[in-house]
Amino acid sequence: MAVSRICVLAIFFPFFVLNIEATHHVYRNLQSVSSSSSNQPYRTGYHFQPPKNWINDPNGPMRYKGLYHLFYQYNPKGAVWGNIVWAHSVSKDLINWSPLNQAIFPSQPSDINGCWSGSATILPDGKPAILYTGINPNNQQVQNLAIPKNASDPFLKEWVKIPQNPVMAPTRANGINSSSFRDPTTAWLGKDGHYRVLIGNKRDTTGKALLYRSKDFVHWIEAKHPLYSAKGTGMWECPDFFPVLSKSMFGVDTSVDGPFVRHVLKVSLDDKKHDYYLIGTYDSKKDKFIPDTGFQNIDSVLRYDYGKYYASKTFFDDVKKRRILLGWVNESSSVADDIKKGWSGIQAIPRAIWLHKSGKQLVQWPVVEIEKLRANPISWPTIKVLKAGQRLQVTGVTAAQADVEVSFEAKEFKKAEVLDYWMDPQVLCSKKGATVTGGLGPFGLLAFASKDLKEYTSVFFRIFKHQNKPLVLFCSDQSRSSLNKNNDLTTYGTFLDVDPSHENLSLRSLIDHSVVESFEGEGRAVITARVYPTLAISDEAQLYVFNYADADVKITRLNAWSMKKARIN
Ligand code: DQQ
Repeated sequence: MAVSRICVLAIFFPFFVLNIEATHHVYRNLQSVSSSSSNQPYRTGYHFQPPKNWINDPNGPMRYKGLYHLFYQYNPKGAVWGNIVWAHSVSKDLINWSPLNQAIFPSQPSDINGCWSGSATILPDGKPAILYTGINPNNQQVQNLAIPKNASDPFLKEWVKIPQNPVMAPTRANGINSSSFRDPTTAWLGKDGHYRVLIGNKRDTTGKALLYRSKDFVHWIEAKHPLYSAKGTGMWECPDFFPVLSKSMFGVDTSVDGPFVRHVLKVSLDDKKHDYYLIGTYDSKKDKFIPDTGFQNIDSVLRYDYGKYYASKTFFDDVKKRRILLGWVNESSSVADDIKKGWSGIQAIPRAIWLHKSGKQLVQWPVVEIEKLRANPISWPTIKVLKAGQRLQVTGVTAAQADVEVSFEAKEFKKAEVLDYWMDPQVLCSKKGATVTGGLGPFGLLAFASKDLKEYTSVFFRIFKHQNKPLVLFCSDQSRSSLNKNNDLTTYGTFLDVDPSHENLSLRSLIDHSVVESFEGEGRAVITARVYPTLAISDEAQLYVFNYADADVKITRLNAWSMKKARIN
């Protein structure tokens, strides 16, 4: 009955959406539809994506026997979410990737309706183990364990699911809601020799990171208390919990603890579709996380990325001693357009991540390996004054596939507009887009600009005076990015913890056909945008620096590169 009702709806409303509780949109009638469009202006040149179909969360990233492994949520049959398996690619440098066969796919009752997100843990014997969420025949979320069939194979091609699965499950006794119990983290080992792992959960509207402990990685017992929980935050998807060093950029293994260690808890809030993180202290005796500031005011909780970026996960690269962050960047195009292009979703460029010297926030920076793709460098030699209202074209690079670094000196604070009261930075950015002249801003980059400037994606700064101090706003304005108005054209924004009287405002944008990843303040804030220009595509795209403020600003540095294509899948 329910199925036939869905079919009838599907005939009249071809993109009929069925929302199963708390996760992706479910377009039942489109889950197995493939397309073979040859016109592909939006495929990326150096961002990770498979040749076709839907992808979402990165899963189980790790470095093993000299190879980086990326598993990811994948629909082998179509360009919308569904039929979910773990696809698998490997890389020597986090940039060029080779595909392998699917690693984990429905094969036992505990995952027969889907293999959802999870994480890898390198056990003390050096072998990896994967915990992931399976959907059982009753559509309940349970946690399963998979181990490599042959741990001496650096490609880790085949995975064996242990017969004891599921290793964690909702029961009447534990009262866990079976549709809100998913996404195990990488485990860490306590001094008592017991592993700990977190599972994302909610009860009513309280988001929780449930804590489980195990001596052998097979038998898991739920702790009395979650590691942390917060009222009103809804379902916590893809939690991540890891240590960072207080005065160093080096990463450490997930089990490291001690006097110079702080801990980070990241959760992907299903209600907001953003990744939020808290910095705090892990009390290993009580197995509790005490954040410096909690979720009381969600608007002031830090985010990895203030644009399109979700379900991220970190891992420790033990050879290069760094922690790497991977994240899913969804499309901003309509479902109809995704079906036409035959694919949906990319992975962001892997980012190194560490604690800022202030201890108040994290810093993210594209992994250094990406610089191998840089070609045809251009550099503006001297400090250039960018007059009020001026726009200069950056020539000599392939503007649709580029890496650009620019820094501005903006010191005429007398001219900065006064912001009397705090406003949501995203709202402020949409009110004051790139075309709205201000005292000290907007100045920044126009990416994917068409010759007639009918299309462009602007990323820019605007400085306000707030409580007699400079306040820097950073915006990524998509409102003019495409003549195709079916796209999500949301403008993104954030305030930056940078004092422009003491440091220049730096911006680095990774531009790649339909994505602009912008790192501001040397990585203290990041905004990722998905855009689909209709005119400014491939060789037609242009790049500019602009200053539409009333005051002049100085460009103190501009370096740009064309980016070579990465070998991906
Ligand atoms: N995606 C997975 C879930 C996770 C969600 C399903 C987050 O495990 O909670 O594809 O995007």
